[in-house]
Amino acid sequence: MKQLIISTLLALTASAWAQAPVNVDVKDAWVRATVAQQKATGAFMQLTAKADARVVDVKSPIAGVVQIHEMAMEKDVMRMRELRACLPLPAGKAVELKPGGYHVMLMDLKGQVKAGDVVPLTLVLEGKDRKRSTLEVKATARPLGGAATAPAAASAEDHSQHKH
Ligand SMILES: [Cu+2]
Repeated sequence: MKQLIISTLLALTASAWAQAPVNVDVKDAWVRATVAQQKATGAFMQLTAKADARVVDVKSPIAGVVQIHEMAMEKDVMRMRELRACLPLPAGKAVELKPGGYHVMLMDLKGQVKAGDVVPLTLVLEGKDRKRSTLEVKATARPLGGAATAPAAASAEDHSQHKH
């Protein structure tokens, strides 16, 4: 009996470690609303990690495919492409995912994203010790052309023209 209790305790401790959260603050999470039939959109937020960490994956129930994208110059044209490595989150430094920069690309959308919808995102984070944990983020959909926060950048990135 004692044996059983001890092994149960060990199992509990082990799972607690495995889920030790990577401490990351999320601010201003939002998704750009879509028009009917639109198959892709972007999600944006500001991430600040307490200790060095990285985003290794993002998931969302509203999209069949989720990728982390970056904007990059290709032959004098700004294009977006999938980030091959993980997105690094240096300790204490706010990393911005915003139109015209890093963003979470939601593709193969299962339906229209309307302004005001709350879109769940799951970030898979990895700490320096390589342990992974997940962070649930609720991103609010902002209207198309909701450029109030980033007027210049908003038009630079047209997700309807998204090509891979
Ligand atoms: Cu993209």
